[in-house]
Amino acid sequence: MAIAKQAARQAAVWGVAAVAGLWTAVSSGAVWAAAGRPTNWGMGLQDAASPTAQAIHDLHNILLWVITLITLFVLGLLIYVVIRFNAKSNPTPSRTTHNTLIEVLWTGIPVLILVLLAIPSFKLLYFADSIEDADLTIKATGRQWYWVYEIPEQEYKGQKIGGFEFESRIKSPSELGPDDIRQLSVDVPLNLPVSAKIRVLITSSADGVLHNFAMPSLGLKLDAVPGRLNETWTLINPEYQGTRFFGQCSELCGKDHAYMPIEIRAVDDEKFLDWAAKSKAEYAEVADISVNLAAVSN
Ligand SMILES: [Cu+2]
Repeated sequence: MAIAKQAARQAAVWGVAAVAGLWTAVSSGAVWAAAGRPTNWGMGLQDAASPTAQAIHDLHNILLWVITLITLFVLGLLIYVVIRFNAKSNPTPSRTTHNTLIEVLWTGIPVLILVLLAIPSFKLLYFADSIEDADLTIKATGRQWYWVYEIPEQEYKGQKIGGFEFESRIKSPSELGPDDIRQLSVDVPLNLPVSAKIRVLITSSADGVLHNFAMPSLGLKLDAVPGRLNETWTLINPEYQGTRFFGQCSELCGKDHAYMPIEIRAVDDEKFLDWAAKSKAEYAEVADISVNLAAVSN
């Protein structure tokens, strides 16, 4: 009996140690996470590289505390009931069926918790919703099954840029370079400048299906809906210059849902303007050819 008790005590100590270890790992979040990409055995969220992503992490951390406290409270009640009211320790049970005070409390307190949680939640939704004074506007269109990016004609840092669009498709395993990630690297990544407020417009081709443009490290996740232009924004923190961000379509959209990743490269203004000029030269030409071909076939 003494041995069994000792074993039980030891198991309890190990259990507490394991939970504490897991808690440390989860709460510190970034232990195995990285910026812009998943990692092997990764745990927690990817690094927050934009103000929205940081706000999402903050809300997540608050919710983690709340849900942990609620779960421990319910667990404590269950253990109390099991010990105090089992058939042995409570042979003649009370026949009470109602207690108004307790019933009001167990309805009112959860409602109050939900209302309190709604405040930071709605604040975050409106924060991520749109931006008025954007420095740059880009548009992502989901197609079956790849993304098309458009940089509309606009002025950025005193220079006229844009007026082109291009397709961005997954790299096949044979095309992967040493720095690429299988299933996540694309042939033509979208380049975006750091420290700029970027308006992101998201839609799906008119004859298409629902997609979802998701880039965890930048706090972007929004449905791409045919016939509807959704809007959100991001700002890549300057310390992430040079980072390659990876995301995926996050709406079950059809047979190649798993093969339409998103790759964004964070660059400085100079590199971005250079990329925009080169891309315009390259893709504007392609667009002209397709127009001519259409005219010929008619
Ligand atoms: Cu999709």
